[in-house]
Amino acid sequence: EAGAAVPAAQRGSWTSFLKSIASFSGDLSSLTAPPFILSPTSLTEFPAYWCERPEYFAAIADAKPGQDRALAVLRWFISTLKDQYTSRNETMGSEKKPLNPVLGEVFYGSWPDKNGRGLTELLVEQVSHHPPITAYIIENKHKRVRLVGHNAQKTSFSGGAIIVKQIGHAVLTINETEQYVITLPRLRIDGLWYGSPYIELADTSYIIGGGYITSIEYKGKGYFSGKSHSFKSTTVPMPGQGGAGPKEIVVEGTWHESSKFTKGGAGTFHQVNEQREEAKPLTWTDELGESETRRLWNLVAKGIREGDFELASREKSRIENEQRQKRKDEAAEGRTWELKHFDHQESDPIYEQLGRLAKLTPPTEDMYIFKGNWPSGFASL
Ligand code: HCR
Repeated sequence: EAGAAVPAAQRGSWTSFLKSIASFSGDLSSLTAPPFILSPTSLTEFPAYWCERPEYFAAIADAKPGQDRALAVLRWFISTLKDQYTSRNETMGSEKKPLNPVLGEVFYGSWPDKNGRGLTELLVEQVSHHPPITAYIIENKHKRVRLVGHNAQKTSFSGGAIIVKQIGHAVLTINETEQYVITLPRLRIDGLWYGSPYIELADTSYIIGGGYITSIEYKGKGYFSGKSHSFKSTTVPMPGQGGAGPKEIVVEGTWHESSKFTKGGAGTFHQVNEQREEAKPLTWTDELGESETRRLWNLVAKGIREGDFELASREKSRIENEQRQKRKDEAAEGRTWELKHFDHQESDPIYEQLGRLAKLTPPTEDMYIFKGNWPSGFASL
């Protein structure tokens, strides 16, 4: 039955929401959805998914450069996928529609030093509103590992599902010298008809760097192993590199559970445990500003959590009106919005150089360069 998971009173608005996505392509974030499907969390918090298992991030630095390091990068990447793509189903029952960040919205967080893994810091800024683009940096200074990236999405509707093409990439830097380009998988959001959306990953994403190229193929039920959330990764040395090591390392399994080597190695490759650690938001001070995500959306999130949708929609309209006013004021005064933490560049030389080896398309992408201005609150962590 249509809308089995939709509260009876919202079935009509769910059906109209589905109709509007079916006839719409572009920026889904601007469509109004019924209350039951709203998440109280803004997209600016999502980059934290890259590091909810901080020991895997730190382990990259501890691995020997070469094949061990390339596999440590892959292990960390695969271990983030469960948090990135299934955690809302676990905490909220299904995938939900995140809050659409405002321009200049920020999120700052950290994961503490434990067992010598070092402190990991996170800084996120919404660098575009329409289309939504989120830039972030995650850094473990003790281990000298840094991830800088940005995310945007192009959505379309096909066969009853939302297809999300991810735009943007991340660059992982180790010891200031070794760099990896990381591209992002395509998403298919199914279960819409029933009102319980969930994500399956599709197509191929890449990790290129440290002398190796890894391609990761994603498949759902009925392919490879017949299981949901399946993947198969293939790691090969870059031309002229790799020494005496295996010419090809293949890993197969499910990204939300476990995987094993099927070529060029033996045994378990990764095993996701329950030790997901959410980022601890930096204590709010004036320096973080009124656009700090939890402060900005506080009442909207409260309304969504407590079922007070009148409060949620009143506060959401207030925030959106303020934004419209800000843009009008800027236009009237001939100013443009200035990013707080990043400088925007229309091409990325590292993406171009490494991406060529895997024939990435597009051949170049935008880049957001971190200005280095961590808020002072990080210094006391
Ligand atoms: C597609 C999505 C917004 C983007 C979210 C991204 C791709 C953001 C970057 C993160 O690293 C990973 C990530 C995970 C989310 O699954 C994905 C969101 C899922 C839904 C949301 C749509 C804009 C909302 C669709 C509305 C439906 C669920 C009713």
